[in-house]
Amino acid sequence: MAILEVLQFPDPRLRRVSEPVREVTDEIRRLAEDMLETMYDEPGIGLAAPQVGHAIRLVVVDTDWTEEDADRKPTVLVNPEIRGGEGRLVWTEGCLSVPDFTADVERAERVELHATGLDGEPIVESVEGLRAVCFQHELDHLDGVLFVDRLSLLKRNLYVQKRKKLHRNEELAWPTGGERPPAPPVQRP
Ligand code: GNR
Ligand code: NI
Repeated sequence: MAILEVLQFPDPRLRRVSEPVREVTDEIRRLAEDMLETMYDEPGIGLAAPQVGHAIRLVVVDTDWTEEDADRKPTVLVNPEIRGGEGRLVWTEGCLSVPDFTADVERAERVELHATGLDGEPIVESVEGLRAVCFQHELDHLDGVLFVDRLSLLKRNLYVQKRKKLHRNEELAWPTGGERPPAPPVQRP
């Protein structure tokens, strides 16, 4: 097990569209374990493979864990898809790849998630509230979309300027391709 580095905005690797997992290998299993360890360490309630530099459609979530180990109910999602989507809700979101920033994001209130588990078993979950928000947030990562892309240009630019200032102060280069708006958010059926 290992704790992985979580990439941060404006790293262009967060903007790639991830490839489907073709076969669950030992390497994928190890990556999922490391992603869970990283998520609990941060701490967070979800983590997508692109956030740790792997452009594959692999996500881990645990939306109701506490500091108690006994309460951990990790879910590993291979090639997840969202079907359906009903209602609207606004949730104050944060992201491990978007440090020091939270904002209200509008999403579907209820979604149906389809995926397979590490053993190839089908996973179907009808969820609402925070877990529905988390699934939508994580699936966005697989398409190179960050929650800041779902804000008004004004709010998004507020964050971009803040990051640029930080990069200037720390004399870090500002990479190209990290800030560019991705292809229009995927319209989900
Ligand atoms: O830990 C996380 N908390 C969170 C809170 C509200 C909405 C979404 C999230 S996901 C985030 C972890 C993360 O960045 N996953 O990609
Ligand atoms: Ni995130």
